[in-house]
Amino acid sequence: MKTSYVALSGPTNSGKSTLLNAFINKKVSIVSKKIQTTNFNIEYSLNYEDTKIIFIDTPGFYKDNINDNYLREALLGLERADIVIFIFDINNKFRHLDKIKNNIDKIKKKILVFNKIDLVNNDVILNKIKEIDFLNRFDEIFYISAKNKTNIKKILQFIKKNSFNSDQKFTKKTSKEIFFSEITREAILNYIHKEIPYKCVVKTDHIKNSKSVTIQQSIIVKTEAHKKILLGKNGAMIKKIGTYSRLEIEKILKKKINLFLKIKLAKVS
Ligand SMILES: Nc1nc2c(ncn2[C@@H]2O[C@H](COP(=O)(O)OP(=O)(O)OP(=O)(O)O)[C@@H](O)[C@H]2O)c(=O)[nH]1
Ligand SMILES: [Mg+2]
Repeated sequence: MKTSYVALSGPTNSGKSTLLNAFINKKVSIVSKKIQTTNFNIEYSLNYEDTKIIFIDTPGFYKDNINDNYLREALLGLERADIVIFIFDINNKFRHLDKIKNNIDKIKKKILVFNKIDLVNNDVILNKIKEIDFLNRFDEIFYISAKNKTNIKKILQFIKKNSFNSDQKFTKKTSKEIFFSEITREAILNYIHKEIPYKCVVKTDHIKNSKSVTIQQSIIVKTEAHKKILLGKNGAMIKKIGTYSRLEIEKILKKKINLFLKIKLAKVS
């Protein structure tokens, strides 16, 4: 079988995680309207015809990455890749390419993807691409909608054509515990504003499998004020977060689950 590591890279919010989910045809990476949603590399492999593709979804670039670790992690993802897909939102200015300029020339195969074409008409697309002076640095360009799964197959065909027989490649699989914590983090990103989602940590403490699945998670916060916001009036907010997360995990496991969320104040060391 042919194999390739394929990294998804680009500015924050451009749709990298949405595209990964579209390739895999199920949810494996969380998505939100907020910036800096993905904060560590997510690997997932897909057997596409005669090719094993290991996708690496990376944290997006941002003018001042909230955390330098995000940028470091994203660059590690690029290092592993045989092929890199750079994803830009066609509606935005094409910025932050400087963050990867030094790494880009080392990459064997580079694809440029303009995403969210469902939001613009063809004239806009044509005018937009005239602004771009880095098109010739890429091997292929695609215009897609990750959300509507438009032109996704074309990218898979390109990857297939550019993959070779090589040593076995392994996926660094995300554990169930971490993935379920991510789903709750997605709920927090959806419902809680400003910086709080970036300041709390979700941990899955326990998963018990019987007729139904019981999951216990902790949301660890830094201040009483954050705890109060996460709880909401009469616990309404934590309930909303819990319901969202439970329904998402039920969709993934195709099973009934019980989810218990606890908000904990981080111990100051
Ligand atoms: N209309 C439209 N929206 C999209 C499309 N792809 C992604 N989005 C939306 O764009 C937002 C960001 O998507 P993500 O997949 O989280 O973006 P990302 O590049 O992974 O972001 P980071 O993890 O922060 O780097 C979400 O609200 C998505 O629903 C698309 O093709 N069309
Ligand atoms: Mg992401």
